[in-house]
Amino acid sequence: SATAKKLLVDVHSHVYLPRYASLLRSRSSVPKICSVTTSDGIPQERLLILNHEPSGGRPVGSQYWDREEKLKFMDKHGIDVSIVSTANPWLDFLSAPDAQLLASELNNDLEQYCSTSPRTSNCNYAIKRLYGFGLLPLVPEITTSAALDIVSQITQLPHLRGLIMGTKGIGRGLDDAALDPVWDAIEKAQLVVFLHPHYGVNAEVWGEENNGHVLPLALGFPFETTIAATRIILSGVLDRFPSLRLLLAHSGGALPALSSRLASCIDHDPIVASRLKHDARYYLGKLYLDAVAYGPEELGFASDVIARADRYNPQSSSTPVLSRSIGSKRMLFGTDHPFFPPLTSTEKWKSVVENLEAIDRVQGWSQEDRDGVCGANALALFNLIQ
Ligand code: 5CU
Repeated sequence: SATAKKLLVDVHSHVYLPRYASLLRSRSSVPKICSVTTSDGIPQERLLILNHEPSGGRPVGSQYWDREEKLKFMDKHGIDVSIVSTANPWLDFLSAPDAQLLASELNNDLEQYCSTSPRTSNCNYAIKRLYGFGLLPLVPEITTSAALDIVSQITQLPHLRGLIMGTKGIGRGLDDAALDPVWDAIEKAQLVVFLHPHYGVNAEVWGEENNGHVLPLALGFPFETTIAATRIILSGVLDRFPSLRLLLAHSGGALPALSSRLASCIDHDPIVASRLKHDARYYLGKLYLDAVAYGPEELGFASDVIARADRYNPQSSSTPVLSRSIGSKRMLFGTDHPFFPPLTSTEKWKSVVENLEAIDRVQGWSQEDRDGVCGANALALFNLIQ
């Protein structure tokens, strides 16, 4: 499979499918898309999804919904395959019946979007250029059976290989025991859960200076993921569902840097100390991280922390091998397209080039490790080569 190993696969790539964009256009409150006329008299659509969007929202266009634009972006950056997911805030703002109906419709739409995409030419295998993460109707008041119906739908759509999930669950977060049947079904179906932030943290901590979206996106998003993943670990989800495959956005946020502190806090807490089967650091080795960290040092460090998990695995050999190579097997290239477009026109997007260069420059990763992070790990995780 030498040719297959060289494929570049983007696991963090978003879309607002036309049906979802129409819904956003029909809304008068955030999240919404509204139409404005610029000072030059040009009509423009604007996207408002986050708190404190610049007045009138951010310009939004066909790169958010048009499949041809996605493919052009992929061609420009040498990306062979993308695993596409609906962008935040998914279905979070809908009633349970609306969320269930739209989840089902959008999953079918995404299957169509992927299944009718061209075949990858750079490979001997019959791989399409687009695969997808489906959506679950995880909103308050959804019934377990409604959520399970959608897990089952996703499982039956051949180009959907996982699902994207925010951090709210059905209103009480992802450590809610009511989600156990959902985790169970996802684990049995071998779907990959892409855990992605939207809400950040309490905006009061950002102060009064106008820093645009820098603080919520650079810190708030990854801290939200850090908290959600930590709550999953603390609730024992990964003990009860040890084969669950969780892919954390933005390289797991701060979790790799804080996992030893987390382990120590658990050890010293009378309520939690005896709850988990393993040291907290063990669970880091069960996670997958996207490689959307923009720097080689951060990628190298995250891969060290993943590799170290073996030391806390009672099943492992008595002399655990600590190697960045082992950690790299759980890291996967991503772009965050169509977010983070360049501010001035450039041939390639800086956000993409930086992430590729970071993968290229991690000390201690072999060429095979880099090829793995760029594509081979994704081909295996999403079962793209059968
Ligand atoms: O720039 C942004 O707002 C975002 C967003 O909302 N979601 C995302 O995945 N990346 C960037």
